[in-house]
Amino acid sequence: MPLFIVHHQHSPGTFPAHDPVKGVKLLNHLSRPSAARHGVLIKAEAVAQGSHSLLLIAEAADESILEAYLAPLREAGQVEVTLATSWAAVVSGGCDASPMDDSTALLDPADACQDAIEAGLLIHRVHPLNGETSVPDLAGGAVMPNGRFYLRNHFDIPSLDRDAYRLSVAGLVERPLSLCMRELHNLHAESLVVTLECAGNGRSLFEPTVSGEAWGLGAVSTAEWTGVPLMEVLERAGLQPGATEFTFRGADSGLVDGHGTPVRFERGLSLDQIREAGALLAYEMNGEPLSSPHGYPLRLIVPGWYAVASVKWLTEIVVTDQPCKAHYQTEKYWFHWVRNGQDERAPVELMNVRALISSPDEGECLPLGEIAIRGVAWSGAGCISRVDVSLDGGPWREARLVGERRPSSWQWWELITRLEHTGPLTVRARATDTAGRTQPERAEWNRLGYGNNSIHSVAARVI
Ligand SMILES: Nc1nc2c(c(=O)[nH]1)N[C@H]1C(S)=C(S)[C@@H](COP(=O)(O)O)O[C@H]1N2
Ligand SMILES: [Mo]
Repeated sequence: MPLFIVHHQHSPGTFPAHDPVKGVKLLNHLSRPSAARHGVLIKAEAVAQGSHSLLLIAEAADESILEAYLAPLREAGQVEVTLATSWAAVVSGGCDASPMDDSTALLDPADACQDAIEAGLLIHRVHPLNGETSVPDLAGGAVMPNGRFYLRNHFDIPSLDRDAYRLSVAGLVERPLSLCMRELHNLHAESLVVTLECAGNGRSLFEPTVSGEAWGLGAVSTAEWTGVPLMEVLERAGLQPGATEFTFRGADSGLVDGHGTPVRFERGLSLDQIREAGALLAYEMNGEPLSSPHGYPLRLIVPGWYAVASVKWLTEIVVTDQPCKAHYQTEKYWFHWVRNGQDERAPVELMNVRALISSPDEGECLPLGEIAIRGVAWSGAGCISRVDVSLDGGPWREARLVGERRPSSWQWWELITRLEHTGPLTVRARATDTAGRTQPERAEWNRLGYGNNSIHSVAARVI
């Protein structure tokens, strides 16, 4: 069959972040099984980072079959189709090769994406795989089903072999360790319900627009994580005098702007931060082994912190007396505010306090009479002490907090009320935490778009 190269490009405003539902439909359409049903065999695909373009290499019996399949892409932007038969050998060789410089095996991005679509995630990007939970889906059980837990990856997903896996603990320690999963399972285990929120959650709602992954509001989820308290492993290794700083290194790496060679995903914490947060080396998520996209076989969980601290595919802990200077520590994940014409900076650490309304959904039609307004609320600096709800700009009314109160885990809340008039309805919710922090009307704009905890407002309609 002839081989074609398809180049699709859309304007930054159209797809998919600004209309996640349409985006997900399109990605579904582009998945390999769906293409096969249209008589198109996708050999490779790539999403060019930052340029809003997609490349496909596909086989089809003739161009009209391919064209019929590409119709939804034409609606979303430009499509260019080139017959590739003459350079087929070069093309397939290049695309089948591992994009990495070293021997880390990778999860097939198409399979990982397909799984995420099937679980109902709204996919932002395939390479690397990034997807968020839809806001109405945040409601449900006490934790998020694993498949529907948002995914944030900076690079391709490593596919690590459990038998070959070792966690190394080295540097300023008395006894360097190289622990296999069996040894980790034999250590004292603990389970913690912890909410992870991406620091970029809500970035797409900042004005003016900031660059970076254009998250809506669903880059947050909660799971019960099981594993070994990090301090336990550090005590086993024995800290030498002066050992106060720790670098956590993931198995993933890739190219980033301003670096000529691939960088690893690495983050740092101080000894005090590890102790205060109660960091965990987790191997289970909601009672199941971690899945590859969530960090199999071992990840760090840092309760209360924006999730960037919770390093996935953790393979190395380096103990030093110097703060970590890695790319994702010093060049990203800083608030850069412009205040009175002056630049101010602060590292992204504990999660801001925030409530989201999961019901009603944006644009939902509600019947007159009694309704329940529901949602979740969380904070990195303590428990949620109250959530207030306002309808149509009216007075704030205290919602009921539902379920157990746990630090570092979101809290369910609900307000039962009556809708007396038909027409548009605006619902707003505002959380306050036990540290006394509450949410601003509009979160302060910052250059990289982190920590957006503006009060959530949902526009519904009463009929
Ligand atoms: N090794 C590694 N760890 C990582 C990341 C990553 O790209 N690589 N992303 C971080 C960020 S920014 C977030 S928000 C969370 C996302 O975790 P999840 O994909 O399990 O939801 O993982 C963090 N840990
Ligand atoms: Mo993140």
